[in-house]
Amino acid sequence: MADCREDIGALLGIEYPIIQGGMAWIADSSLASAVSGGGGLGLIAAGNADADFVRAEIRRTRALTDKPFGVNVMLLNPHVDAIMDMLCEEKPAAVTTGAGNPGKYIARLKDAGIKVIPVVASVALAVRLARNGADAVVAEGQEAGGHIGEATTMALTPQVADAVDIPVVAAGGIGDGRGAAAAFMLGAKGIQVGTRFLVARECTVSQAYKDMILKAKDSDTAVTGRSTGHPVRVLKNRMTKEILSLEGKGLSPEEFEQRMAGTLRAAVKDGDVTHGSVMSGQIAGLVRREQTAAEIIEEIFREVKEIYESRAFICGAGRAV
Ligand code: TUI
Repeated sequence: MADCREDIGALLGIEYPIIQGGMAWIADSSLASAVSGGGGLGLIAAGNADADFVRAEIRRTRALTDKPFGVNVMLLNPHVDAIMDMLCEEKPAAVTTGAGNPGKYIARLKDAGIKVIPVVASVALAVRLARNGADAVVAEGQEAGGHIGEATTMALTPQVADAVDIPVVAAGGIGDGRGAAAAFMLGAKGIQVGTRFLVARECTVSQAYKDMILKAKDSDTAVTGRSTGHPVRVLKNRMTKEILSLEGKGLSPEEFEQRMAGTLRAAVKDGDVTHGSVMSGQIAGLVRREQTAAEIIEEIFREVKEIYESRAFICGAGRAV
């Protein structure tokens, strides 16, 4: 029997050790309830929304599923303090955080009975947050979509796993059972998947956004915002070409923010995938069809089981056994 502290399923009361990515503007009650209903941990993304909006989504999710679900709090959100207060009242099963250090909120969330799972992009922050009482961490590599760090999932996951004594969930570049099995081999106890859930039937993102993911190739993502210290992985389009060219010419962080304002919303809600930000991980090239969230989860873990049972591991002398 696995140690409870190491078992993401036991920690969160879920069937499969998979957490849905907290995709801003996208991860709503529809997707969160479908992922939780499928046996994973669905998440509502707070993005830049205010506390009332997130509270309403929590209540909608509760009406759609009796399974555990969580909320992702993007720490650059101007309403973050009010959102944390609201979460302590609403008590979702878990809170994940992104784009910052959630240290000062951990004790309060835990006192409310909420599992706290920060997303980190470095060993240093993982260690600090484990000491501050985090229940698990998501180690997110730069293959991920949206706001990213420097390290890759392959390099980050085992280093974080060695550095902390809480469970590690790997994220970034995981889109099927092979990626999941690889993450477990690297020491992860769970996986976080974002890009593949973008094309879930229950995902309410615009059809144009879904179509762009479905058509993407391995080389179709780019990283905007490196010059401003907020790198964000997106699918290449006319907007990214323009912005990367402007960044090369020394666009100021203020001009950058002004230029990017509203672009994620435009792609997600209005389907403007020419001028909008189509945030996506590098694994988009693997995502080829719409399925329900439950089908995606079942397929990933069926593939993991097949890989384990095939025992096709290299054990020396270049032989697969
Ligand atoms: O947060 C994410 N992904 C996101 S957030 C987002 S909304 C946004 N849009 C434009 C600009 C910025 C945000 C879209 N995608 N993933 C988790 C994540 N967190 N990745 C990297 C980090 C991170 C980076 C630096 C976490 C902490 C950190 O440093 C904190 C510190 O103080 O040391």
